[in-house]
Amino acid sequence: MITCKIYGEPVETGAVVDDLDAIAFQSVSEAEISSGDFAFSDGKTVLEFSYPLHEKDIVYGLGETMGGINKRGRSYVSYNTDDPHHRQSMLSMYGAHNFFIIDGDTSIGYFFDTPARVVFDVDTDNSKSVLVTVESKNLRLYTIVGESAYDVTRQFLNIIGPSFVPPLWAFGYGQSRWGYKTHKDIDEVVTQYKRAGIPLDYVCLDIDYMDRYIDFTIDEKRFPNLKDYVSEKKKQGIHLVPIVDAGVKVEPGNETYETGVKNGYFATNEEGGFFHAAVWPGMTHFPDFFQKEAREWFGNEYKKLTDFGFEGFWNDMNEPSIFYSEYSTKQSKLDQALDFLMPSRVEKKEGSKNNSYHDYHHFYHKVDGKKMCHHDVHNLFGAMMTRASGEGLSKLLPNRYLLFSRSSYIGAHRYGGIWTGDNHSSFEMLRQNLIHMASLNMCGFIYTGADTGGFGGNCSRELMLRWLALSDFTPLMRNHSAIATKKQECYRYKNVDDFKRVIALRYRLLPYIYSEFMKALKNKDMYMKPLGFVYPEDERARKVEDQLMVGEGIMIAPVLEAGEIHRKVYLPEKMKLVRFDGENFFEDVIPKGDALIEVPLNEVVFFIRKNHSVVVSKHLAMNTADLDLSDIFSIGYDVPYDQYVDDGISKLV
Ligand code: MIG
Repeated sequence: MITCKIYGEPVETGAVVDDLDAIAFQSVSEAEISSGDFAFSDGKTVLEFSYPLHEKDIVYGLGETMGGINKRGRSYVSYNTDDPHHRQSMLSMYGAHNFFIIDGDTSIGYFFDTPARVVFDVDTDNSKSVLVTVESKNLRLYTIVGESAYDVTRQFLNIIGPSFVPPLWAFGYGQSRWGYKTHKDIDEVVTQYKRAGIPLDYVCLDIDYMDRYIDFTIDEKRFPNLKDYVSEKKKQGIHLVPIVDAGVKVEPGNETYETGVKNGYFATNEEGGFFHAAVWPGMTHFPDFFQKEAREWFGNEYKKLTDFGFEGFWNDMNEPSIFYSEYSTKQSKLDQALDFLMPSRVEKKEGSKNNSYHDYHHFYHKVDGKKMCHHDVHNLFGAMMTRASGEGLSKLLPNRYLLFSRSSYIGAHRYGGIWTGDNHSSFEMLRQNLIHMASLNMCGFIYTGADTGGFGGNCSRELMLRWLALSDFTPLMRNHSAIATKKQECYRYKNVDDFKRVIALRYRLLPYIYSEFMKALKNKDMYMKPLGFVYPEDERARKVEDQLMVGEGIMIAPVLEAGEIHRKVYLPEKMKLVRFDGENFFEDVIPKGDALIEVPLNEVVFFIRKNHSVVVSKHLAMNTADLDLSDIFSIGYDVPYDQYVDDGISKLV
């Protein structure tokens, strides 16, 4: 059962679009607000809500936030932030996913649908309550009552609509790095992977491919004859995936800039001129994605890239990230540079982020014809960029596109996936990747993944192998790293066959992974789930924070600690443990309960649930273009597997 209370005049966020008949809408009058169980004081323009928690309640959700699968015991702030120093104490990441579930004897979900800043105090200091403060008086508050956390989530996924449909090649392994400067760098990556016998489906182009970081341009010296190059790579089964940043360089002669200025498609400042903010290209204007016409225009700008043959893109810096603006000083940029070089500085102070609260109060959008301060719609900016790109790409391309964004809001999953931004090479971040997969799936983002191996810092051989073992199961499986870190392409490490074996498992499992993903998409379901969603009666399963269910039939329990070759695993029921030696699969039945499993560094083990089977490829494909989804056999229990198959590229009708 879903109800929606409407406070004030909320902005249309586009989060809830499906099955509106299933929702009981009701407007809340000002009188009710001040007399209800929530406080509303006009001076502060905040709405406050409080929900009691019982001892055994788990709080699930909140998408891309730090903390555990169970969100209890700390606070979170929805205020999209580019802060590359991911750490447990951080309150905000790149996305705003204001959906959580209190799950115990009863299961109730709440979705705070507002682009404003929202603070969630989830039992911090053992207060036995969830306190939500919305910094606005306009809000749609959805309440979903269900039989279980999973049931509540299913109802929520039903109203926010299904994910965008990625092509099959987007489920292959991708290599990326900030700093691939020329076509030769790309060729080197492709050749070395091939030489190592490791499958590869795409290589990402970071800002280095552009002419002076100007969106929709190419540095033709570094990438001559790009159209031929893109098509030559495609013939080798490799897609190239360029980045697009949110800021458009202010420069006469930059066509995107000129058209945007002429038509008033950029965000404005207090005086009504265009807002200036410095990002990678120097001074930029931000497209005003809140205007329909601006979205259509920006979406169509991707034609400048699709004309080269590109079919996949990643959208960056769309919180939006601002180095400094006409309202803040250049000092902040220097400050950030120092933070990057000396991470220890960051722990000591607040405000090390690539965005400033201050700047966000100084620029404006046209939202439904009304001038609104960026701050009040901040959390929707990246989602609106994703929407612009997704709508543009679906018109420009006859087939499916790949798109993943850094910033997001609930609902953006209908246009593209997300990646979880600038993590770093540590086991802590690997664990966070697993946690994010669970909570992002609850918020509709099923096409997602982290920078495998970590973006910042240097990735050890051990960490890369362990990380790949998790990424084997995440829809977006991309090795990405920052410029100036140690290079982390798999072929650079010792005993490259170990990497081949780990990535080979992904490709052998693709018929299952793709089928389970597409079934989740079509049924508006999750692709990865916490154990408590599948075994709600099992109190031990509900507490598991380091294992996940993948599709219907698989449970994973990756090694998340350095120096470990064993994993303590909790099995809520009897399962088959599967090992893979690079060629063949071996199975062992493990009884319900605790198990200590040996997991050598070059192995990925996983579990198949009782009475479930999994389909695997008979042969190892070097990329998805060579993969026959029907050339399969079954492993696990002797029951039929209901496989979803399509051509992997045509749009769904
Ligand atoms: O300020 O384009 O999260 O993946 O490599 C850094 C360079 C800008 C941030 C992205 C990262 C990308 C990097 N970008």
